[in-house]
Amino acid sequence: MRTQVVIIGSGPSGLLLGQMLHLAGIDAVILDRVSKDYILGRVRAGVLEEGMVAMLERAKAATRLHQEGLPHDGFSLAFDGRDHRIDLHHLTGGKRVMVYGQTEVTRDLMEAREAAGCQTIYDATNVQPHDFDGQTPYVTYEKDGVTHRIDCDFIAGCDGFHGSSRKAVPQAAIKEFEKIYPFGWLGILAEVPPVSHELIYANHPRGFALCSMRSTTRSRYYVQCPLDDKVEDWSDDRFWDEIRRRLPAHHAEAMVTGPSFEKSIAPLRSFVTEPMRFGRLFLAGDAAHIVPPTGAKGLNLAASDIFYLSEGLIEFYKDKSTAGIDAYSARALSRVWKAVRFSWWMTTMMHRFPDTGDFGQRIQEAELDYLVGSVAASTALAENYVGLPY
Ligand code: RFL
Ligand code: PHB
Repeated sequence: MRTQVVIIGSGPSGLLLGQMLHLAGIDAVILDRVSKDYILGRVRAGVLEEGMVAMLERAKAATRLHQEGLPHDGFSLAFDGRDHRIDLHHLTGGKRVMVYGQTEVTRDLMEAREAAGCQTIYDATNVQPHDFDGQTPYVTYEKDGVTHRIDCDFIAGCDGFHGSSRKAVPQAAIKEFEKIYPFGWLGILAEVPPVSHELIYANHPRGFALCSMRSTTRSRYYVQCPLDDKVEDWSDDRFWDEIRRRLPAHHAEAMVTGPSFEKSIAPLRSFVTEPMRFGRLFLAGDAAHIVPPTGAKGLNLAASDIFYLSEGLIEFYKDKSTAGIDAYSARALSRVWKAVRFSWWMTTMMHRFPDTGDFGQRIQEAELDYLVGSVAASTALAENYVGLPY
């Protein structure tokens, strides 16, 4: 088989790239190691920057997002028994974020791809990129016991942190930067109305907590937990007791509880790969970088990578110019590092670390107090939270 671009990974990065290329008349095949249902069963991010919403509009996959997404003009920072609203809209001159689950973004992009008749091969195992340092790259994979080969012009590695694309790059050609945090997030989904109509990020001596949502009837809540905790250790009752203890009293009292229907623990890490291009192989999204979820940036970085990469590839095919693909890595990394910095800063300010102690707790509270009391500091937070320009 031959196509112009092989995209490895059918997550948000791969699907968005596939859609942008299709709309520009460029053929791409997407390969994923798992099934469509498995991908749609994953619960992940929930906050979309305006830049990502604009990308989904350009990808013609934003109809349901505009019907069902919840525009948010602000969020709360809770600490020391109080909470303070960060007015994103006012502080950024009219910007806001959209609360809409990654699962729904993925579903919308899959539907757009199916409607366009583009090819996705699910359950493709042992996917391997080859010869990307030359002019004639190809990808091999196995399906139903048979090995297949797809020849192409370019390979896009959109296969997440554990994918095979990054691993195919020779060690000497890649530099990896990593920071692992000494805690995880225990997250639940429950069919209960959110405690507040906006998100609440809480700093508490017992650890961080986040109240988010997927709709006006479905809540997504998280608490910081030790990395070695098991989901089985956390009954629903234990979760509800813990999150209420970490919130200001008026929220704790107002919180509606109920059975959870999803519960999982995610580790937190910051990770960046430099560069993001190796000959005719490009890395995008989680394949190239990971941020802790505190700043809600992981999914949004996938969209900005695809903005730069799709522009570069479209320029290559339309104008016979390599300027865009040559600039891809530097353009993407410049924005990635700013989001890595912001996510690290939010994580550091909001979580209890092993060495935080009473002194560290007071320093965090002083920083939060300064942040909510200073227009300059609140503006810097808001500008980063709504997303830096592409
Ligand atoms: P994805 O979504 O991981 O998609 C990668 C796709 O590649 C497939 N794949 C392979 N296919 C073929 N061959 C292989 N060898 C392959 N290996 C993997 C996978 O099956 C998958 O379909 O990466 P993408 O598209 O770059 O999208 C990035 C976002 O998913 C990610 O940044 C965010 O979800 C990160 N993230 C969160 N971000 C937030 O902003 N807020 C959150 O609350 C949040 N929660 C999370 C998260 C990521 C998690 N992961 C990766 C474990 C919670 C979790 C559990
Ligand atoms: C979510 O709704 O899952 C969510 C929201 C904001 C974050 C992280 C996760 O910072």
